[in-house]
Amino acid sequence: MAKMRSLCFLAVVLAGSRCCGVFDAVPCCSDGFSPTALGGCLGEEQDAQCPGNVAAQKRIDCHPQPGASREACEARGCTWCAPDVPNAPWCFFPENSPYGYARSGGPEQTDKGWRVTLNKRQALSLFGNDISPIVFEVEFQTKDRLRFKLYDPNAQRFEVPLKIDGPGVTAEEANYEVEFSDDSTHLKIKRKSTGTVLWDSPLVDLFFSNQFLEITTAVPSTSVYGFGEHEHPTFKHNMDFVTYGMYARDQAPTAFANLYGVHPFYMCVEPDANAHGVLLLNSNAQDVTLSPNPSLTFRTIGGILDFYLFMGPTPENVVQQYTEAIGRPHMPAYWALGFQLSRWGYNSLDVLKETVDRMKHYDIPYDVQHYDIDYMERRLDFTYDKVNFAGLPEFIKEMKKNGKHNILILDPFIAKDEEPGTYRPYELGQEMGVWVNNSDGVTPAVGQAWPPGDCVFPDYSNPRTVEWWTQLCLEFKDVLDYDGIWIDMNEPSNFMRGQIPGCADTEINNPPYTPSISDRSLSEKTLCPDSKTYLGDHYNTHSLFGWAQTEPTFNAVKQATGKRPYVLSRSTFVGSGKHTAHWLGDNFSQWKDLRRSVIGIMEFNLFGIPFIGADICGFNYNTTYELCLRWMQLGSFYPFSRNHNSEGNMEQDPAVFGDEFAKISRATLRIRYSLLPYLYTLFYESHVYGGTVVRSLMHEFTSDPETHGIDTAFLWGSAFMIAPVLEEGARTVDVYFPDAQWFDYYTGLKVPSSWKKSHVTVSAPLNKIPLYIRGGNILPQQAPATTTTESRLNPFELLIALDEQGEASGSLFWDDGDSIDTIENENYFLAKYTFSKGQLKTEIVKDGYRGADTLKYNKITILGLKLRPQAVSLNGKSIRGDAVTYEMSGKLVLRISAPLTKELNIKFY
Ligand code: MIG
Repeated sequence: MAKMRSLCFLAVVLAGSRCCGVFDAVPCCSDGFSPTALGGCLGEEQDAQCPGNVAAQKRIDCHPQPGASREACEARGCTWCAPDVPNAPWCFFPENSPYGYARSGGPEQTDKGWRVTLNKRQALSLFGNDISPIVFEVEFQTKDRLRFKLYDPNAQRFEVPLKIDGPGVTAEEANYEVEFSDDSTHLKIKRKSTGTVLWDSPLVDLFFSNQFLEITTAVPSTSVYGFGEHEHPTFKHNMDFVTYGMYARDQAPTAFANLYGVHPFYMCVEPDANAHGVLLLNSNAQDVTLSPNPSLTFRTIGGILDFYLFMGPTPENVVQQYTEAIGRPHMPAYWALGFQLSRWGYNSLDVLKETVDRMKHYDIPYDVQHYDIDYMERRLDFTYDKVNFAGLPEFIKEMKKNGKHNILILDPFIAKDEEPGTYRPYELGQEMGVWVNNSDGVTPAVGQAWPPGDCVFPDYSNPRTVEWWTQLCLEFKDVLDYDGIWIDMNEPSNFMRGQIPGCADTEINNPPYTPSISDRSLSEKTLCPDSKTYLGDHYNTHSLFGWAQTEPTFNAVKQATGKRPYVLSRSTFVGSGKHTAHWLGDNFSQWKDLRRSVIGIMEFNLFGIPFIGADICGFNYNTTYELCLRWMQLGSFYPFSRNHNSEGNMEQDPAVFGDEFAKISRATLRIRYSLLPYLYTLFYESHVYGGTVVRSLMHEFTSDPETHGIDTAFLWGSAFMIAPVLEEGARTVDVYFPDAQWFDYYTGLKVPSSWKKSHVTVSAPLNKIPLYIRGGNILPQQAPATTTTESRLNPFELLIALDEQGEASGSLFWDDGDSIDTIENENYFLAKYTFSKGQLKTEIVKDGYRGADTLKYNKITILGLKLRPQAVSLNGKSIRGDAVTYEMSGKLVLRISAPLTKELNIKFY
């Protein structure tokens, strides 16, 4: 077996892949596990001598770092025993574990709750430097939000500078109940209304040392979602001892790898379909193991254990409560919801112009053009290539005249070796002292990245850096008239292991436990943990780098453009949605990546970053005609819809594959554009009430367990289902229709009632992505155009899809699309629509945007009418017969001309 383990170790070293869960290419072989010839992960025969054995599915790994052996395991007082369950640890805490804490004394009242002191039980230590006593404290922040934290009462440890507070409620008012078990050995949190135990932590499994904090909790079901950023193989997690590391990293999506951002947040659906969410507000390198018990084990190597529980009870409530705490998603500009085109490696303005021309030739809807690092002179921030991109300033102005918007990339590394007097960004920053420093706190950390020579890293957590960055962004606006900024590489990425000359071998750089992250290294592809930032050691703040850069960039863009800011950030953390959009990073032009992007966009909606998408057609590798076509179809329904490509790959814009491809892409994007008023309204609701834009079927049909594992289809809001083709060669899709009245988007036909609550194979020829509308909804639409600048002037339509009771409702949010704070300033229009008893009514909730006065409705479509109406009237006047078309399917189309800002009252007799 030792040999097998070292094989696994070799695979790690050679392929850089990790040895773990069942989805890896390399056979899994988590500690103590051996890969079999069949590629499986079975253990050896049960060891008869298993003193203190614990049922395999309940085991908690006592040797989470690599290199477990019977000797090492027993030396730490744990049990070594082959498991009979896949992936279970061989080394685990025995029933009578010598670790953990015990409660000492009764609770002490505090402002918003109470606290108790916990003492370490025995002298044994897993990783040294244990802290005792520690305090367990609860804060009843709101009736649906509980904060519970474990901290050192005698020393201030690092805490994420995101203040989450609440007015405080009494224990009686709260929807949760916190208590210790009768014997004081477990900490439990219950949902009062049902008694369901949401959290159950044995104190004996609690660790709180300087560089190793661990807590385990049982969860009430295996319907667990979230944790990021990763490429998860499924939306609903596999809980067979799967471990996910979290530590921001420049890492192309690979299953189980820690990617660009950190989101220690999960949602769990309880057996009776209530949902709750939990955030661990901690920015240190960490991992979480999902075990079949079912339970979760959190391990982090710094800070404190700072948890927030959100009571739901619906999944949408959970996300609303989560963003109430961490910050609501920002309101994107209307144009930002248009189609976006990008690539790394146009390499010249001529090639870019050819691309733009062919997009125009096929009249493919397209609002936004991105400029990747090849627009820069030698990849230097705040410059542009005056040879290959000569005329770029004029080109951008021209694009703007054509109603398009322009996004520039900026990297967070600044070249330090340019000729003195030639590169102001460095010289000004140097003068102002804005860089991340070495461990001495004085000399700047020097690494290597895209610019020539060596570079330094702005410390965005420092107010001086914010000043410097803002000034440069403002000045650059006069050079290139951008509409938004794309901030890349902000994990931060560095093309070395630590800065020059490498990281000292200290406990902070090489902690006793390194979480389950790629390379098991905190400094690989980034800076040394002992680097100094304004907020503290890079060890604590690493995963906050992109987060810290985002708000200042948002404010700089706002100031520079005087418009609603657009920021696209690669690295994100808890609360980033307040200021940025996100894309899923450097995916591959592979079918697997197409498929998994659906999971990614649903997850980021749970994380409060609804403005999310993946690189359409794939970033790395050459795409293929069919993959790219299917991706254009799916990507037309990403909230953030951008086709982006890596350097050196074949071109993959939707106009490059010829007539048929262009025609299909155009048609699909025109569906997106016609539904943008609905999408924009969803973003408005997300911004104001904090919920999601894209939802899983589970999110809307939580009480139907069949939906819990579905991650091949998704919804826009509650009303619109997208069921993309995700497999090569497929001309059908298996669609699950939850219990509702569904309509085929293309025909307006009712989905047969026999399809309800079943999986149905629907046809999806190459030119079609299956789309369905859920009865009960009214969707505002607008005739599409090549850009939103034009489509925003077109007439509106209402698409009314009736439910079984013949009712429907919906709303429309409208404003000028790009001014700052239109909601706060009440410069918007908001209408609510209801259809009931054969009558459509509009209620104008807000009429604060005069630009809406010239807009009109010209079409009302109703789906699901049971009888043909004899007559129709609009605001009391009967409508001429030739303006009404009725189809046998129960679809009725009404041609009208009515002002948007006047109430509509349409009656069907
Ligand atoms: O090292 O700017 O994820 O979208 O095209 C690669 C070049 C740097 C990574 C981004 C990708 C972008 C690329 N960047």
